[in-house]
Amino acid sequence: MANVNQEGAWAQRAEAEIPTARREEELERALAHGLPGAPTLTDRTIPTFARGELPHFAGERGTFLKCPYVEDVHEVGDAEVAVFGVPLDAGATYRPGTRFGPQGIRRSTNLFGTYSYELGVDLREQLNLVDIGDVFTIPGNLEKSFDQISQAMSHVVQQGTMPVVLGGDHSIGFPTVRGLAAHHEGNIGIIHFDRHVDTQETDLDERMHTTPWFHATNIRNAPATNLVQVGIGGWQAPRAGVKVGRERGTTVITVGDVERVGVERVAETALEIAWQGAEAVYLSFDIDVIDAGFVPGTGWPEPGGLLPREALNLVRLVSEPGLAGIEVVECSPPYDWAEQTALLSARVILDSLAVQVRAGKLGRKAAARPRAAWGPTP
Ligand SMILES: [Mn+2]
Repeated sequence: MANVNQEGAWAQRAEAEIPTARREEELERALAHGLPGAPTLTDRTIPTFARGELPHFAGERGTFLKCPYVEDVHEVGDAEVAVFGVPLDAGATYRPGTRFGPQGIRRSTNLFGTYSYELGVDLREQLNLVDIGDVFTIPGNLEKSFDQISQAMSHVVQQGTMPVVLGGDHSIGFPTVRGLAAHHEGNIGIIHFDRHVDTQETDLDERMHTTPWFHATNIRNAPATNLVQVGIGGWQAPRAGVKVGRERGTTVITVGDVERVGVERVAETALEIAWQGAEAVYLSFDIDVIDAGFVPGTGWPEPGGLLPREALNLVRLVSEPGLAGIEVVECSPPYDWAEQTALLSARVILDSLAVQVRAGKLGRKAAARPRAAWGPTP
């Protein structure tokens, strides 16, 4: 049948259209800075000291996808997308460890190249992506940490750069949206993937990771009617949060709904609700929306969640019209096995960015040049 490998065949052709300029620059720079390889090596692009993407297990740079690190955050406006970590677990009400989430997610990206076959995108060539390090959070003080996070988010958004946030527990959803919404006149829609609604006012007397959407939807231009929550369900649902969602008119889509109507229809509905009268949409992805069997490294694993394929398909579909920012939260490396939770966390970001590049929503600025090259720090 001609259509069986529609995507496979398209991607095979599409690869030929992607430039290779940044990779070539990287190889050249690697030889200049890392010395040419030993005479016995046949491949003359290999340096003595690892100074580029390869080998994936070497050249630890510590950034997301080994992308350029920008130390001076005043320069963040030169980039189109800026990744930053929010190492925080003060909002966790059961298993901690998400303060190591940013580290774990970054490290897991050493397993990935910059190119996705079926999406037909090479981020190194097509996106000006940088890593600006982590927010200085205050352990044991949620409110001061929230202020730090909002200020960080606000700075990146104000420079016209799209923020990608590596959590951190989900309490950060409130300060990230607060920082983002401050730079928009119109409304912000939120597409929220999670097993949990996270809409109660307080938990254990504080604004813990079960509460971000109560507080975020109190923000003038982040109304609850533009909040759509996908993947909800199971036995970890505080009824106080359900009541708030009902009263404020949030939209809840369960895993059963996804199963019944399929990912395309769910994505369509999510986009409709989030974008209704809104000028921008933010993606908040709690990794625990995926079935606990695939994400052991998280604060509140809940069996029966989305399959990774479903989750990634949904992320791709809702990313297509473009996003104002992305956060991936609740990855807790101390509870992870074989980096699988971190790998999935990274994939959510990579797939979302690639789809936005493919759709022409990102990739308008030239990809980063070798001054801050992809590869290990010289
Ligand atoms: Mn959750």
